[in-house]
Amino acid sequence: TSLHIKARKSPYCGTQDVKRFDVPDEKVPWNVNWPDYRPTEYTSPIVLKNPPWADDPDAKKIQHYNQTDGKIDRTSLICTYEIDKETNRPKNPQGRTGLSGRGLLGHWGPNHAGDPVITRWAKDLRNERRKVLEIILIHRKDSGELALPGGMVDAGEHVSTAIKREFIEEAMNSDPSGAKQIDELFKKAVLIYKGYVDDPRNTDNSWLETVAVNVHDETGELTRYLKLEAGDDASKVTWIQLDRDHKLYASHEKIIQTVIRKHGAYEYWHDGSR
Ligand code: RP5
Ligand code: MG
Ligand code: MG
Repeated sequence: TSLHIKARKSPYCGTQDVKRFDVPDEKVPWNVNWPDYRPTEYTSPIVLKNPPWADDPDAKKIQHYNQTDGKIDRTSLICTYEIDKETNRPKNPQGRTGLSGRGLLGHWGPNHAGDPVITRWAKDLRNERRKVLEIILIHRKDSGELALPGGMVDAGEHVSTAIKREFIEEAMNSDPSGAKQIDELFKKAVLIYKGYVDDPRNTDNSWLETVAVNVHDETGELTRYLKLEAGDDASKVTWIQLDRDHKLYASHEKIIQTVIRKHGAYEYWHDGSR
């Protein structure tokens, strides 16, 4: 497990002036004693308004950490996480982030997401004789980065349902006629990654976890008539051949690299910089 990096960046995403307490690499793990650690306390006003997708602002009201709590899944895919005795706030299993509270996240503890990696073969635009994988990616409105068309799992929802729903929302602009085609396509889904996400929204007490699946269209037949249209938190959607200059959101590059390796496709990240 590598150290989270994006979860220590300042200013905190969506703000101009919320600066995280500086956490050097060696002090990320909680078991490194650090009496002078003073994380910045921040929970976005959006979350403090207590929308239906968010927990009570008072962490002491949460009684079912590490369990399914009514419809909310508070179990972690990573471990049984620790709870701070004084504040009753969960501790990020990947360590310190320099920020306490929930930031932009709704749940104390794990916030579950799902991500689809849809791939097919294409001719390498840089080298005609080479085959590469192209992937459906969106541009996120919040960060402008490229990202998988995934999203948060709703309360009571199965992650595989969330992945399909988010794909239809973000990559098909909620086209209802997409549902049948997507059901067919996702029969091919294979688990790729399950665990922590180095998301810029993470805090000491709230973090993202995802389940990522790969749907690989070997012949290109299944996706030939797929109509892509950006929706919801996506400003753009396209099939992309990645190269080293692309900037990807959260841990998405790592997830995509796993898929590329799995298919024995060309590993673009070994290229020299252009
Ligand atoms: C990432 O944030 C996950 O991998 C997933 O793609 C996404 C979920 O958040 P939203 O897209 O709903 O903002 O960490
Ligand atoms: Mg979404
Ligand atoms: Mg999303």
